[in-house]
Amino acid sequence: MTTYNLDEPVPPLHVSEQLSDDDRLALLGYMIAAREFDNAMIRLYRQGRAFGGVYAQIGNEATAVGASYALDRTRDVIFPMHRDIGMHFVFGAPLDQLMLNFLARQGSQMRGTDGTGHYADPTLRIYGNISHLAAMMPVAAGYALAARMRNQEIVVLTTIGDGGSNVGEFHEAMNFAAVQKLPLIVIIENNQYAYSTPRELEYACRQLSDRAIGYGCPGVTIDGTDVELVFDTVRQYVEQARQGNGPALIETVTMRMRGHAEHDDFRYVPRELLAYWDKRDPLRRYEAFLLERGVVTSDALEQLHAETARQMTAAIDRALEQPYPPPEEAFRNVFV
Ligand SMILES: Cc1ncc(C[n+]2csc(CCOP(=O)(O)OP(=O)(O)O)c2C)c(N)n1
Ligand SMILES: [Mg+2]
Repeated sequence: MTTYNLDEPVPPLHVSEQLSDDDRLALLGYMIAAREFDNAMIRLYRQGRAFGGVYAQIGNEATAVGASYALDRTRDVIFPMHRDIGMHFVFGAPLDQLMLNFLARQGSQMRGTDGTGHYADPTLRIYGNISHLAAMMPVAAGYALAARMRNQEIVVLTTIGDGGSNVGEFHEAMNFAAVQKLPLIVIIENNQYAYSTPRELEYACRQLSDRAIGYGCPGVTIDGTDVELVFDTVRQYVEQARQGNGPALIETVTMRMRGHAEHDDFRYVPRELLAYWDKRDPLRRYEAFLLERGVVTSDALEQLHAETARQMTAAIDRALEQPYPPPEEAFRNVFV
């Protein structure tokens, strides 16, 4: 069992030379949107108004936002996981559509048959996850192959959990992508747990990016709570992939700061571990960095949070006015 030194100093954040202060404000805005979306969904779950799993991504904002911001949103595509709501915002998913999906209402892409982010929106180049861990990885690799066959310079980014990375399809997709030199960026979001299983019971390698050696592609492990570090790292491999150099495996180390989903009180997680990672909260760390650099004022920051929370509430109110699907909807698209 790993022990944690609570007094270990939090390292300074990486400063990207590729980002302007406008970019920094955009990253901040997306991270705040992700955090406030989670806060809103947690509240709705407590009120009995959100159904199914509410998978908070608190702790993962820097990875989701930094990684997707490193793509070209006019041509690249994402296959995000269940803790990547920040990616949906970066790729332009309208808040009203997200709320309709997450609150299982008619008029959503999932037509009210789902209460989480299993939708896809090809117009926005978002191909959401299905429930089965790693099942989308071969699909993501296939997308990259199809794009190359059509001479489109598209890079595909997909994410997988520390737990999901042990499923067979992960290996099949990585191997195929490496052999074919496909433009596929794979991020393993290592948030220390797969449901109640801690990472030391999930895998025996030193770090998950070491698996890249076996595939014959680059692999790197980085701090997943440092948004500009995530951005620079992903950007570098996106450029390489676009030049035909094949896939990359990036492990972003973070912490799942809530239970697996909101029904889970995560009492199996040592409190010291949460305290250790709380000091590394990606949003608070980035806010402190931006305040220190004078990119944002504390007043502006407060306003940004309040305005984002207000938009969430308004979108929720609009979504709650929409009906649930009629019962027949359950049988649509069921062929046998
Ligand atoms: C193939 C498969 N096995 C088991 C499950 C049940 N399941 C859903 S999420 C989850 C844990 C996932 O952990 P991880 O991949 O680390 O992602 P995290 O939730 O920590 O972000 C499990 C076991 C599933 N959906 N698919
Ligand atoms: Mg995990």
